[in-house]
Amino acid sequence: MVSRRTFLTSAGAAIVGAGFVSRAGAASIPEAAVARSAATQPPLVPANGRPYNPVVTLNGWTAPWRMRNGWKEFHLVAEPVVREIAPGMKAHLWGYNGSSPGPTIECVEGDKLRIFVTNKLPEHTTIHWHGVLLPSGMDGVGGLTQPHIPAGKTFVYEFEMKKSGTFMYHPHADEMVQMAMGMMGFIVVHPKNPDFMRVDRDFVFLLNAFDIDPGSYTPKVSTMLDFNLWCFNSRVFPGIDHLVARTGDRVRIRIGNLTMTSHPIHLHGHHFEVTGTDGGWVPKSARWPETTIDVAVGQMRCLEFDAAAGDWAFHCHKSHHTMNAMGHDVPTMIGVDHRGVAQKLIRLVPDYMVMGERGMADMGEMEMPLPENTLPMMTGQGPFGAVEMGGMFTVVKVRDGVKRNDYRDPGWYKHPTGTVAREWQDDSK
Ligand SMILES: [Cu+2]
Repeated sequence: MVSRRTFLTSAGAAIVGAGFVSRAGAASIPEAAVARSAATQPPLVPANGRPYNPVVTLNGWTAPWRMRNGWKEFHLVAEPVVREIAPGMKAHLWGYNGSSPGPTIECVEGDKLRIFVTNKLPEHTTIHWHGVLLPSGMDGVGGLTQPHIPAGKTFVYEFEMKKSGTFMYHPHADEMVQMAMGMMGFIVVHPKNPDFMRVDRDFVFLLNAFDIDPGSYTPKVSTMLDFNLWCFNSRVFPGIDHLVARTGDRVRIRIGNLTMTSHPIHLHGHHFEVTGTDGGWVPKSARWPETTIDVAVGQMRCLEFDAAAGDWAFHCHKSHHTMNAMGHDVPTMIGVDHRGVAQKLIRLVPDYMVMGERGMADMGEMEMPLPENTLPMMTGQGPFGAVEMGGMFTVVKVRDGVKRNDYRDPGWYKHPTGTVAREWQDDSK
């Protein structure tokens, strides 16, 4: 039964909403959508403007827009956000519209973009549109091409997207701090002809990194290289979603690097081609087959492959980038003889545990008590046991019969009989 009280409440809520929209309309600024979940959102099918095949932002989302007199209008709000890095750990970051990274901006070659940027940070900022060809005064370099956007103010950027391709956005103001805090996002400009370079699945994510001490929430902003959380879109394994595809799908993955070091990104089970950089599409005659592509600082690399059935590891090949915060600064104990030492130490440190003298695999298997708000160095369970990974690691899951536009986790791969490595049984004895 709808009581008078609930009726009034819901009617009141509707009026508040309408009031907000008309106030925003009067100010000519579109409402800023906000996302607080770190789950991968389904592709945003364009409701207006030119048609295109939308991308899927891994553990992210695409910003909605409005069309107004031939302009595609977006509204980004630079603000403090809370981001779950993986279940068990949250970080206090800066981002856009409730998330770090900010939402992906998707548009089409030839679109005229008007992007409102509201600054809700405690200091000034700007946005640089990394790789986009635009008038110099729209390039977003604070002090050089524009005044900084003061705290509390809104600026507007206007430019036409002349080329299709994959670009990034990030501040060019107090850059070390603002990028160390997580301010960045992706820009995908789709080709005017939706059949040009068409693929079945198109994933995007950024490589980013944070230095957050166990037990704390805010990144250390003056860290230059020694970060302890190596992320795909501000997530670490096992918090990174899987990339799901159907057997035989043409899959594209666009990877941008806004960390302070390079990442050799490796895909198991496939030979891929690099089909795009920040500078545009790579012509067919210039592509070469690869299994690992080094994505240098400030670069975007776009790779494509025909998906083969299985569960395929997909990760950075620097091994300290596939471990989490607790794994850094661990002493080497391999070959150290602990006999006699442990008993003496236990008298001083009752919780002391001998570990590492036969390698560190034990640490992936036992889930030890951790300090508050951090993640184990090596973790994650697969169908055969501990995966012993962290950081920049996830799984490309390819299955027969996955429906178009279905990105749900299909579970672990069911290997055909006789195709799994097994213990050798010597039948000749
Ligand atoms: Cu790496």
